[in-house]
Amino acid sequence: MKLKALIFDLDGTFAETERDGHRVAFNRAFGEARVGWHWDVALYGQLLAVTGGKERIRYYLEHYQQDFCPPVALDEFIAKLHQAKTRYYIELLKEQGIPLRPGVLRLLHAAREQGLRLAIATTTTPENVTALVSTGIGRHALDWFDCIAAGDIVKAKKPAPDIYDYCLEQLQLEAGQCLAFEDSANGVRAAVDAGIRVVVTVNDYTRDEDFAGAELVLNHLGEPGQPCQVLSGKLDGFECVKVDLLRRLSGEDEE
Ligand code: XBP
Ligand code: MG
Repeated sequence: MKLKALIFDLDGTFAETERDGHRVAFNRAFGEARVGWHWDVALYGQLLAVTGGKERIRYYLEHYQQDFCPPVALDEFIAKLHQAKTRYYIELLKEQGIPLRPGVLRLLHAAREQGLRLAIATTTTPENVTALVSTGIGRHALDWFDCIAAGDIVKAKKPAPDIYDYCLEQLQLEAGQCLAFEDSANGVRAAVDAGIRVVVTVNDYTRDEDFAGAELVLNHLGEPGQPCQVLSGKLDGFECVKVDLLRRLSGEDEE
């Protein structure tokens, strides 16, 4: 089957948004709400097992703050706290930005030049996608993506395959015509369970996770002069991830 589209996860894959972006924004929202909680770098690493900010707060309350009594109904409390977190996250992106990871912009340009379609499949809130793409590349780049699947648009977040299933439906493509890019085991599971082959670029939070089912696991996508390192799989002599390599990984030449 011919490769037609690349589907990118955002957090951790496009940019290292978790530690210095989302985590900081959660803590600012906690400060504003005067709840006295603080998610340090190590604790946040554990909480990342739960995808989605609202889901992560709920999990934290259930496991670390059992005695907490919300001033209003719990769902409403979490929703408000999360709205504040989104506001702080977007503010942070606008004020200081978070750079794209090596090779991301290069690969987006190359894919477009070679006629591949682009999409985003993420658990994060839609406004965060707009903010990261606008500040990291430019507002015009939002038009590069034929589908931006984000947040609560599906009921079950990653590791459920729903966000990828939704994306395939929107693109009107089959799983075998697409390749996904992820940074976490939860993301890999979601893509693999949707039948999509995956390339992983690890980060400090996800390096030791189990990426069973991924085609290739790398430290990053690489740039000319900044080759990527292979953690598992084969780069076939490429120094960085190029469209020709992706065509091979997608099994374009297979009978
Ligand atoms: C990313 C997430 C997100 C962000 C927070 O997972 O889990 O929840 O941490 O975003 P993935 P929101 O990269 O696998 O999509 O607070 O907007 O939910
Ligand atoms: Mg991710």
